[in-house]
Amino acid sequence: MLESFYLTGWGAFAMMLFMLIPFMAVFLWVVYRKTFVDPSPSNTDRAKYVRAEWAWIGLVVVVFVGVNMASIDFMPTVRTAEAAASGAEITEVNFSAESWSYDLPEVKIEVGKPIRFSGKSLDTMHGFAIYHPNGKVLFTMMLMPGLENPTSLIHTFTEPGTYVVRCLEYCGSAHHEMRDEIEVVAAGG
Ligand SMILES: [Cu+2]
Repeated sequence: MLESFYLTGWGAFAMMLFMLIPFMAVFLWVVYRKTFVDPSPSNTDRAKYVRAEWAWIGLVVVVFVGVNMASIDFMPTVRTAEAAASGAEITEVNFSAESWSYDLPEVKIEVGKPIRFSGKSLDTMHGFAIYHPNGKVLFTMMLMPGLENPTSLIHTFTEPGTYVVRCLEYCGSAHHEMRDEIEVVAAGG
C-alpha cells in the first residue's frame, strides 16, 4: 500500500496534496479571520504562548536531527565512504555520458561486490541514476562537464537483475530517451 506512494505518479501527487492541503487550509483560515472576522490588530497575549513556541521548536529540532541520523546510513555518499574504507575489492565501472547516451563498459557486475561507478560528461550536464528492477531509484549522481576527475559512487547490489540507468538532469530535447541497462548477476555467476 505504502509502495504506491512513491512508485506511481498518482501516489506522488496524493503525497503532495497530503502536505499541501492542511497548509492551504490553515493559511486560508488565517487570511479569512484577519480579513473579514476580526481585522483589528491581534490582542493575543504573546506571553501565554512562550512555552508552546519553545516546545514546537524543540520538536522540530528533535525530528530534524532524528530523521537525519536515522537516514544517514542509507546515504549513497556515506555507503561509498564505508565501502572505500572497508578495504574490499572494488569493481571499477568507468563510463562517459554524452547527449543522449551512456558509454558503459562490458564489466561483470556481481551481487555483493562493491562497484565503483565513475562517470564523466563529454558535453553538458547529465545525470546517472540506477533503478532497481522494481522501479525504485537506488542512487543518482550528477555529471558535470569539464571536470578533471570523474564523479563516482560505490554501490553494492543485493539482487541480480536488469537495472535501468536514466539521466535525471535535464540535458536537452532527447533527455527522456537517455537510458541504458545494467545486468547484475548472482554472486559467483
Ligand atoms: Cu538528461
